[in-house]
Amino acid sequence: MINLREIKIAFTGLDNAGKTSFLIALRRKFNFYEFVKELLPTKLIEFNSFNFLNLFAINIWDMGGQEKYRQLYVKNLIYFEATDFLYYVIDIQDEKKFEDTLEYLKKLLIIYNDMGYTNEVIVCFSKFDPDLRQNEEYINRRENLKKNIEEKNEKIKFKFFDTTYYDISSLSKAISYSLNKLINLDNINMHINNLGKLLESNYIILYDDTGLIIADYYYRITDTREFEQKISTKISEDLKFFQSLVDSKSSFSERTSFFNGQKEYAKKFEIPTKNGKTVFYLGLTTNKLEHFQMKKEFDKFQEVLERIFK
Ligand SMILES: Nc1nc2c(ncn2[C@@H]2O[C@H](COP(=O)(O)OP(=O)(O)O)[C@@H](O)[C@H]2O)c(=O)[nH]1
Ligand SMILES: [Mg+2]
Repeated sequence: MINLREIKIAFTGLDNAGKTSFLIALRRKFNFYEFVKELLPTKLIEFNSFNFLNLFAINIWDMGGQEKYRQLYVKNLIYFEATDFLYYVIDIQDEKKFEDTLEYLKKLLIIYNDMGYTNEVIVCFSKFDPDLRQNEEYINRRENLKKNIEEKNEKIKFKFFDTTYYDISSLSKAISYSLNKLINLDNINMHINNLGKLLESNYIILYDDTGLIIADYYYRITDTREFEQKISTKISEDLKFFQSLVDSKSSFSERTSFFNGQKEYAKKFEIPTKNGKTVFYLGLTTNKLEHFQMKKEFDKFQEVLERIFK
């Protein structure tokens, strides 16, 4: 067994912001909703650890957000030490707490700045549920918060995401963003791009075995609203399918279906490695090739994955 590189992600924010649900939903992906409804407040800190690509051990520190714990953290900096990525979760539905949450964020940023943290701070506007996405009041809330955060912390770089546990792809995107900084994915992205053009795909997405997005290609989708409408549901469907393969221990590794005149593929890839095997899933649409030609492309893709991840 080779050693995995340990990565620490600190998941912070006020209590009730949606941190624990975010992490549970991300881990379970499928049928998770019943499970998160009855959450108890997180006591101090909970750890979530998972293996990423057989290369990294990702440790997510879910830092309970109640007042008493927040005071404890800011007095004991050990909790924050050696953080690779700082996430800050803000409940977009709870306007009454905006002032408090901005204040706690400010405290954290001072601490992190003093500790020499230089990565981006990833801010998630949580509970941005699908029915609120087009809602002007919520869009304004978000824009005001963004402006406020950026203006008051000019030295720090931020990345913002709208997230909701009703759309797992929104969670996956927010976490993938930082994990993708750990490895150089230029090669795989280049290959996915070429494949996208060759297959005239609307989208191609490569996931790891926990449903995180490793690389993606979208045809002419530039604004986020279009992304939400066209792609999020596809991603969620892909993830559910892959989860069902895992749950049923199915020996199927591929699915083909038709949608709006395009062929859709979902396929599992296994790459043998020193640690056993690394699993990837690919989801794509095409209006191009015959099945035997697709198979040829998939074989080539398997080789590309082996070259990069073996
Ligand atoms: N509508 C909605 N509710 C959410 C969402 N995420 C979490 N919640 C609810 O918010 C409450 C607090 O969530 P929890 O994960 O315990 O927050 P934490 O204290 O930050 O860990 C729970 O009742 C969740 O069901 C979301 O995306 N949308
Ligand atoms: Mg919690």
